[in-house]
Amino acid sequence: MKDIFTAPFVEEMKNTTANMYRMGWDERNGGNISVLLDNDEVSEYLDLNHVIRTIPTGFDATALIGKIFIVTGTGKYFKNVIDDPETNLGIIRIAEDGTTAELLWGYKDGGKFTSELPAHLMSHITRLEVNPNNRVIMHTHPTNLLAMTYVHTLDEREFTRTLWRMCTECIVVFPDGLNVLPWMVCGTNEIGEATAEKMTTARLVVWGQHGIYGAGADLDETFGLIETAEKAAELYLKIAHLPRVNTISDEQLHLLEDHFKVKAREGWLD
Ligand code: 2HA
Ligand code: ZN
Repeated sequence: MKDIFTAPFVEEMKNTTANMYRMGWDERNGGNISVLLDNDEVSEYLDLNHVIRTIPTGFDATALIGKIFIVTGTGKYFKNVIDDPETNLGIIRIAEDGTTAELLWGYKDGGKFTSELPAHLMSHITRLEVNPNNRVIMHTHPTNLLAMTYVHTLDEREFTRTLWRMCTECIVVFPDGLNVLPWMVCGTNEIGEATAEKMTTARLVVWGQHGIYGAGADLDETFGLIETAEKAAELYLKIAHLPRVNTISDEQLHLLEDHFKVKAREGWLD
């Protein structure tokens, strides 16, 4: 059996959480990440017949029975993952009943997965239907995107169009745009269902006055997706109060579509 502390999926979680903390997005216990793992790869590091303990999830994830995820722990700080992954992360498998998580590794201090597990697993189910290669759901509190939800309409077409105009490459990175949820109580099945529903048409879902969810094939791609939207929000906040002399027009956005062979969300460009 190989040493789990050298597993690429543990290394990537350590590096990604450290990087996100450094970006200032994940204060205290803010943010959470789940990554769908390959069972064969995990079996090189862990005995899949050895369940440390079982933890009820409180919702039905039948579509994910037998699937294994590495997930950040509830109440845990991204800042601390790099030094103590076994306490701050856990590897869970969705049990045969669809409503129980089997702990295979981690949460060493008796802890459990993030309180946002419903939003994560429901979003995994939705994104896997859209893209079988989706592996990552990432939630974080990027400063400028969050600030923007206080001063910009939450209409998702308008929100997206504002960001597409802030940096030339935005429309190339997220042609599907951002969907937006109004403020809701976090950590509930309701916000989980609403988030997953929004994930059918976009890989980015903003939570008004809270943060953002991103989905992608790997941690790098998902981080980059959120990073690009966050950069655009930062530009917006720098210029929103100043007279606008220049912009990127819809005509120019169409030229980017043609050149980079991407298709903007239907009806979101004039
Ligand atoms: O895990 O970010 O939304 C802390 C949060 C909850
Ligand atoms: Zn949050």
